[in-house]
Amino acid sequence: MTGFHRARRTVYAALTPVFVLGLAACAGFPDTIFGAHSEIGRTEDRLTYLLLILGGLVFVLVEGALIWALIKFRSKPNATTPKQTHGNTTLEITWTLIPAVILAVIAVPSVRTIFETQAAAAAGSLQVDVIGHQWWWEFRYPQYKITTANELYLPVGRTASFTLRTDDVIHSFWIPQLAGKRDVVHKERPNYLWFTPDSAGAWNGFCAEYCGTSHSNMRFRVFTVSPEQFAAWVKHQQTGPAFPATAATPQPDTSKKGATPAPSPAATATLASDTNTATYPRDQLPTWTVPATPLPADEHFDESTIAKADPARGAQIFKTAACIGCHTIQGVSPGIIGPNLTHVGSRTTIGAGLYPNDMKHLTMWIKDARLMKPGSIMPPMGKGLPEAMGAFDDQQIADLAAYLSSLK
Ligand code: HEC
Ligand SMILES: [Cu+2]
Repeated sequence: MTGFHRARRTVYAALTPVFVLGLAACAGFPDTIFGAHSEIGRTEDRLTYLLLILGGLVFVLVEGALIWALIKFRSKPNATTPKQTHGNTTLEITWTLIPAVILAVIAVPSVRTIFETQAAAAAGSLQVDVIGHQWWWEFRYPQYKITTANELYLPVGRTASFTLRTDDVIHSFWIPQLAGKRDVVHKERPNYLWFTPDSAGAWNGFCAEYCGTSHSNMRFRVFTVSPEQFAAWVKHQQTGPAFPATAATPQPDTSKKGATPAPSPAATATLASDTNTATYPRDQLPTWTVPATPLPADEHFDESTIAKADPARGAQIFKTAACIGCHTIQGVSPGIIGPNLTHVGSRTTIGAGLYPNDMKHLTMWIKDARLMKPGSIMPPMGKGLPEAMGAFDDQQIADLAAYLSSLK
């Protein structure tokens, strides 16, 4: 080994504990895995700490022995060739046995944790069906016949039991602050995950398995709320879209998806004003759950159209546009290729957690989703754009966005 290599090795050895300490210090950061807010998360944390400590111990002993040997047996002036040996049975048995014992010790808590996290969820759990799509998340609550996207509501203190399926390629469902990730591998071979959130808050979720161009843009939000808030959210989601003009339109047959009929305009009016109790209060969102994705430089939308935007006009445009083939709005359209938009106005983000859900971003999204999110399955809808599936001018797009925003 040359002097340079030796120096490099020492630097690496010195830096590793710094790195480990740095990881531990992350406990104060928003997307940390340390200090989880559920029983499963804490079980996993305990195993992580145990492995970290045991690994650290092995590291210190091995590196210590190495450094000791380096110093003690370094070449000295006038040194003669030391005694040469070949093979040492005792030593070889020892260094085979020690790792075997360490592995056996690690195996016990590891296997126990695997069994714990794989056990059936408690009776009375909240069932959530998760479907991964390139590059967004569909969430269904079969007990309540609710379908939504990219934002999960979970009541504190009740076990949430997830059935994870994918519509296309392999994804991985991960909410670092709540529990470890689990792969989402197949349509017919679901994976399962359960945990019981123990504190209220807003958390970031991610896809943790590379799944194509916009993998890093496949995020979601989780809101853990009180059982009362959850009940209010459920009640709100179970109603039809809040926009009154749609209540009178004929209903497509949505009985298979278990849709509830759209309520009367009077009912929706009350609901619209109730929205604040039914959704996570936007002014209380922790900063790290508010998207800060920079806009693409070549995005251009005439923002003066927003002031003149008319949701009623937007509702009419929506009904005759290609949107209906890909998006469900209960009582309006049956599409299932993209996220359910029945209550899209009540969500805090669009594009799977990529942008804040406001008129500025909504209009740009509808105009050119592929510019806003590379590879997006949603085609551009703006007039004259390459591969566009619509030919809407900026005013029509602003109308569409105003309509969607009204769907609280
Ligand atoms: C070919 C199918 C398709 C068509 C047509 C389409 N969309 Fe989409 N839309 C999608 C897909 C897929 C996504 C998810 C994209 C992503 O996040 O990667 C999406 C996402 C969205 C979102 C963001 C929703 C969220 O919660 O993140 C909005 C809003 C939206 N579409 C509105 C529209 C409107 C309005 C139209 C018609 C002018 C339309 N879409 C036409 C497929 C389509
Ligand atoms: Cu992914």
